[in-house]
Amino acid sequence: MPTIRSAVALAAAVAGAAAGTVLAAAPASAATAPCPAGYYCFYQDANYNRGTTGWHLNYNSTQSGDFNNPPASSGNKRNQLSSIINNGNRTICVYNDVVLAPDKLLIKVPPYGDVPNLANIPGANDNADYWKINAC
Ligand SMILES: [Ca+2]
Ligand SMILES: [Ca+2]
Repeated sequence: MPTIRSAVALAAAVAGAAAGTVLAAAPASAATAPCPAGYYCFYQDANYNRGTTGWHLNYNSTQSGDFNNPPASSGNKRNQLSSIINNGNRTICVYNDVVLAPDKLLIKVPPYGDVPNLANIPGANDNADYWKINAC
């Protein structure tokens, strides 16, 4: 019995150490690896699609776009955006297209800013319809 217990404890300790390593490395890689330098990137799911197969969109020179048939992509991706990486020196302005009312600025992402989960911002998750650069 003591042998089994210590084996389990060792396994748990190894698993914990491995998980700790992954967590410690995540902030640096999350901000850069999935989104090339100078680009801004949109993700369907939280945490930049980590562990999911959601869509992502990477843009460099594109000044604006609609999530319905977005530039260099296709399909209606409105009301799906959940995380953003801005790996450039511009400001990303993301809007909700409101019918019969002024469109709402959902989030303004500053240069080199990351938004791991739009669900942390009331009304912002799965609501983005279009974006503009340096225009909010
Ligand atoms: Ca989403
Ligand atoms: Ca919307």
